[in-house]
Amino acid sequence: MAAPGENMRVNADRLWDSLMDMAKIGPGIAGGNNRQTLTDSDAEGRRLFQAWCDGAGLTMGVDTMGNMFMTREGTDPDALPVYVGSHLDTQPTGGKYDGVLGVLAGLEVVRSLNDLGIRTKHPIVVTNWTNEEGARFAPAMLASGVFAGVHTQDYAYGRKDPEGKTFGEELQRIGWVGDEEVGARKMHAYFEYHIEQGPILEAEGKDIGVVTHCQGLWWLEFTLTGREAHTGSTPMTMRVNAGLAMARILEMVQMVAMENQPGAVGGVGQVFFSPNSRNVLPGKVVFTVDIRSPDQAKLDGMRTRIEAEAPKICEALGVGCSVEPVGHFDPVTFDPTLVATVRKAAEDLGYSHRDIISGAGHDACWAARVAPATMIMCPCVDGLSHNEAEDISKEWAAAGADVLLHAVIETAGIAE
Ligand code: HGY
Ligand code: MN
Ligand code: MN
Repeated sequence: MAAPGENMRVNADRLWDSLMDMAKIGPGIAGGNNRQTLTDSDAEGRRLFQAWCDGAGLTMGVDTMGNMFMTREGTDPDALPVYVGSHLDTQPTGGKYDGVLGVLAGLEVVRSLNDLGIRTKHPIVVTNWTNEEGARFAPAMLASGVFAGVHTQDYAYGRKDPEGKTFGEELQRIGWVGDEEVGARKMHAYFEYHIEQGPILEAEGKDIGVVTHCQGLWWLEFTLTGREAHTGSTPMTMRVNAGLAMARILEMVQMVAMENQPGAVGGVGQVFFSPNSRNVLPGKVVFTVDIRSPDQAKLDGMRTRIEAEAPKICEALGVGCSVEPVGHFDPVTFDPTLVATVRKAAEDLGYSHRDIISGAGHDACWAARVAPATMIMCPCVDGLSHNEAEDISKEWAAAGADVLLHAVIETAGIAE
């Protein structure tokens, strides 16, 4: 006789339907999503998630950063909860699964436990973290960072989007300022299920990524000061060209990242030219360099090198240069006990798996500072993410959710 839950699986169709229904909110223009944090579509997605959780018998708590905590009571009133979370906000040209899979798989775990009448000793809390992406308000993982004590709430509330709106104003505007003190909650353990956002699992034909680490990150915001001038009548020798300086810095970042192979990445995703007019040389260029590595020495060495070389490039062109870190976390080692639990769950369920280091940052990176934490990954097509074409299969989604279900049951304990 199988032990309670031994052969349990989630309801793959129900999980998939939930993903497709959530994807209808804040649709992109190419099949993905644009449900950026603290927008009206984020608010709509939150309400849908809240309704689903209500239907599953969960009680909601919201903290002053808008983090949503949906609780399924355990039988032991003194036991700290097992948290299962990720994020519902997306990139402006995001996919349907980045973050959303982890939140809705957490809900599916609860729904499956309800179906089978299984009670756990520890409560289970399904979590939606505010502003994981950092696309609208830098840095990424902002609200989980406040929860973990990495950022102050004042810092977070003051972060501005490209239109100058602050995080605090926008959270107030959408009506999701909760009454819980952020960070007051204590966790027994934290699991995050996420698409890989890279090519390894699909290329190796593996169902499950057993995530042992997450690479570290720096976001370095450069502000270059040139001189606005006519792009036609200004002789080449008279130009103070901040745009050219930016291009040379991007080339240098590429070179530094390639010199640190394997296990390093560097690039730029966001640039602002001012006045951004076709026939005006930019007076100001603001852009963020994103460098990452699982190796602490490489990560910090790349930052040192880039911050040394950029001013030289600018000086040669007479361009002013300043830099400010606007995002950072060191490489993360996830909890070995929870990692082993995930690996065993994959094995017991008969899923192929391999240990993997997360290339993307996740709220789990901050949760790991305040509780034992780990992650589970599923493949994604062509390793593509932060692209509306991001795609996974229903089978991949369900396999990871099955592993999440068993890891949560193992950690939360089945009540007698
Ligand atoms: O930037 C990241 O790694 C995450 O997608 N926010
Ligand atoms: Mn994500
Ligand atoms: Mn993302």
